[in-house]
Amino acid sequence: MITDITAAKDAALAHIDAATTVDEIVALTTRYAGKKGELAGLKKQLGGLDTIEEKKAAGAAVNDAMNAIDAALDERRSALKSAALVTQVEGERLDLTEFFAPPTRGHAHLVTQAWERLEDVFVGLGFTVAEGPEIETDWHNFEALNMPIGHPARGEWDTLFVDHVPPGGEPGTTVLRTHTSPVQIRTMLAEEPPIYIVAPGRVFRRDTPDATHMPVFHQIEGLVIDRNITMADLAGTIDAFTKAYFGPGFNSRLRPSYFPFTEPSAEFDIQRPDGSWIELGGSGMVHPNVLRACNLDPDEWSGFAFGFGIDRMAKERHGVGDLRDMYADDKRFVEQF
Ligand code: FA5
Repeated sequence: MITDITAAKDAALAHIDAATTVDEIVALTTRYAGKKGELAGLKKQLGGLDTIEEKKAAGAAVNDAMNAIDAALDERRSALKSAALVTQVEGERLDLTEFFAPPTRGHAHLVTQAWERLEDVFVGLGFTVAEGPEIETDWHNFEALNMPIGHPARGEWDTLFVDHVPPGGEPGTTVLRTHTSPVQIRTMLAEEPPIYIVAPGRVFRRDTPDATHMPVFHQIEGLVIDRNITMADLAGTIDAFTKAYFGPGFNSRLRPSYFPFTEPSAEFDIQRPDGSWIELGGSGMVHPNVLRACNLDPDEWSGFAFGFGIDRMAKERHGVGDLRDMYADDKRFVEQF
């Protein structure tokens, strides 16, 4: 009898140990610990034993076995329950880390970065920032800049006209400004000299897009009007700007050129540390006719002006091969900067 009890206990403990789910434990509980279970069956047989001693010993063995089985069932049940809980929690877990990851931050467009830096450099050199409208009159964009109607130089600015006739004006005299130079005119008409301004802004030309041309691009204009201003002041300012913006290893030079609104006129180039030159823009001494158009006496006031392309400066600064890439909105391009 004792042997049967021990065998039943060992079998029960082995099964309990091997159980992998709580459901199995429920089934094993019925099989071994229930009223109709195997141990209960053995207990019923105790009455058939011959001696009191045998009954006592077998009774004690059955009780021990039942206690051991109950304890093993409890232990295994709670172990499996906590394992099931862990699995459930894992399965239902939400990955909240994505909410804590820093958001991907964009950045200003390359032209905006260049624009802001140019303003900073010129403000550092003592200039203030001026603005003018993108839709301009023919008078501000051309005529006051010493390009009367029919002037051949007008053809160099492939002009976009706006279908708008101002009160008292003529059809075909409203344009999208082709350069930032009309801000010179607006500033001289609005302010008394001395004038030291820069005017960054968007300009428009009927240019076909290519690696160095866009129909919509950006310029920064500079204008200084004071007494006894000479070409040396222009050259010195451009050089100070070149070194402040590009770095001390860069030089600048002026090359004779022609613009109707400056006399003499010069293109200005900068030299990279490797010795190569790049053209940045136009400049010159403000033409007396321009001063007169703005009611300034050329015998009393003189000045210089310059204007260069911001897009091309950004292109140079970042080694971009093609201006069109800066406007294509391709994230793979944008994310490089
Ligand atoms: C002018 O527009 C003159 N107003 C500059 C000036 C101002 C001269 C004051 C004298 C005194 P120009 O057309 O060369 O000049 O244009 C100046 C610069 O704008 C060029 O050197 C170039 O850097 C840039 N640029 C011209 N056309 C385009 C274009 N289609 N796309 C991008 N950049 C351009």
